[in-house]
Amino acid sequence: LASTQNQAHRVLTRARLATLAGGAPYGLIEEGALAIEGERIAWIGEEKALPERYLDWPSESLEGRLVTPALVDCHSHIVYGGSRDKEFELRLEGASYEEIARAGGGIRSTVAATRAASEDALLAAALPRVDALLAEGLGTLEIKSGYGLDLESEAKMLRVARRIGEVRSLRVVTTFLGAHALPPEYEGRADAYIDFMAEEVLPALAAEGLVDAVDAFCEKIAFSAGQVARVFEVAKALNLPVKLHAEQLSDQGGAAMAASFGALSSDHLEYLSEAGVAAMAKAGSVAVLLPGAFYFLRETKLPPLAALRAAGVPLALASDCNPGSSPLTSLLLTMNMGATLFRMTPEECLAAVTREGARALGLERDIGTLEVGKRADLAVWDLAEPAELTYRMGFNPLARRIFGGKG
Ligand code: DI6
Ligand code: FE
Repeated sequence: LASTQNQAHRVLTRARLATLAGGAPYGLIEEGALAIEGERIAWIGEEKALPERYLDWPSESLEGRLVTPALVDCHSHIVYGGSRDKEFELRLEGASYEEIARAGGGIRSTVAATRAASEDALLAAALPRVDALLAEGLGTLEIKSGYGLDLESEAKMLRVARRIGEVRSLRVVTTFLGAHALPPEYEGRADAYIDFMAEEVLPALAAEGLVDAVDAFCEKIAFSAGQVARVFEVAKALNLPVKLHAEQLSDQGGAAMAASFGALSSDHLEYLSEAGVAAMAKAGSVAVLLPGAFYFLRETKLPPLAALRAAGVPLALASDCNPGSSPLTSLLLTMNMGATLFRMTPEECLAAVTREGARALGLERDIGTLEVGKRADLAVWDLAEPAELTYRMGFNPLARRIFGGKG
C-alpha cells in the first residue's frame, strides 16, 4: 500500500467507495476508482469509466478495500487537565452528575486542574487521546475551550487546540465555550460572569484568531437561555457561528433559542421538546447526538430520534470526549453506541461521523463525502461492508488514513 503515498497526483483503483453522496445506500460504488490531485478529489466513479487522462497517472490497487470519507468528530473537549476517575467512582456509588456539580466537583474540578497546567502539559496530555481518534481514521476534530473560564486560561486551551492541528496531520476547528460553568470567583454573580465572557473574553480571543465558533452549556447547573443569548449576540456581531449544549439534563428551550441564532447544531438533546425539534428543522441546525455521555451517565431518557427524523433534522454523532461525562476516544465505538443505544441505522451512523459531522461544523462544502472537488481526506478500511464499521465493538480495521491527499 505504500507505493504511491507521496505522489502529488495518483489514482486509487479496486476500491469499494462509500461516498455518502447519495444514490445507492452509503452512496456505494462497488468497483470504484478515485483520482487525487494535490489535496483534492479530481475524479471518482466506477473504475471502468475512468477517463483516459488518468490512465497514465501513478496508480495503486486497494484490493477491494472499503474507502470512506475521513471521520469527523464535531464535538470534543479533548484539551483538559487532570482526571475525574474519583468522581466516576462516586457516581458508581450512587451520586449523580448534577449532585457532584452542585457540590463544587464536576466541571469545576477540571477547571482547577486546567488552570494549573502549562500549555505544554495540556498538549502532552491531549495528544494520546487525539492519536487514538486518528488511529481510527479521523480527519477533522472540533475542540472546545471551557475549562479555563478566565481570559488567560481560555486562551491557553485554544492555543493548545491550534497546536494539535500543527503537530498532527488533521484539521482542528476551535470552539469558544466560555459559558460552560460558573467559576468559583464568580459564585452568585452569573450575570456578571456572562457579561465578562461576552464583552471582554470572546472579543479578545476572536481578535487573536483563536475562535472558529461559539458554544455554551444551557442547563440548570450552568446558564439560562437568556444568559446564553447574550453571548450569542456578541458571536453574531463578530460573525462567528454558534452551537449549543442543549437539553442534556432538562428542557431549557435551549435548542430553539440557538435555532433563532441560526445555530450550526444543538448537541445532546435527550430532553428536547417537539417545539425544539421544529425550531431546529426550520433553522437547519444539525442534531449532534452524544451516546458516550448518554452511556457514561447511565441516562435513560432517549433523544427524540423519531421526531428528529420525521422533521428532517440531520443527525450527527460525536465523541464529546471530556473527563466528566464521556472519556471516549473512539468514533467507531460511538457509531456502535449510536446504533445500539439510539437505534440509528449503520448507514445513519456512518453519515453521522462524516457528512453530518461536517455539516455541524459548517464544512459540508469541503469535507464529509467523497465527491469531486472535496478534500482527499480518506479512511481506507480492511473491510468490504460499510455496516461492519458500526457493527463491531472494540475492533479497529483501519488500513490507512489519507489526509489532504497525503498518506
Ligand atoms: N456537557 C458535557 O457533556 C460536557 N460539558 C457539557 O456541558 C461535560 C463536561 C464535564 O463534565 O467536564
Ligand atoms: Fe460536550
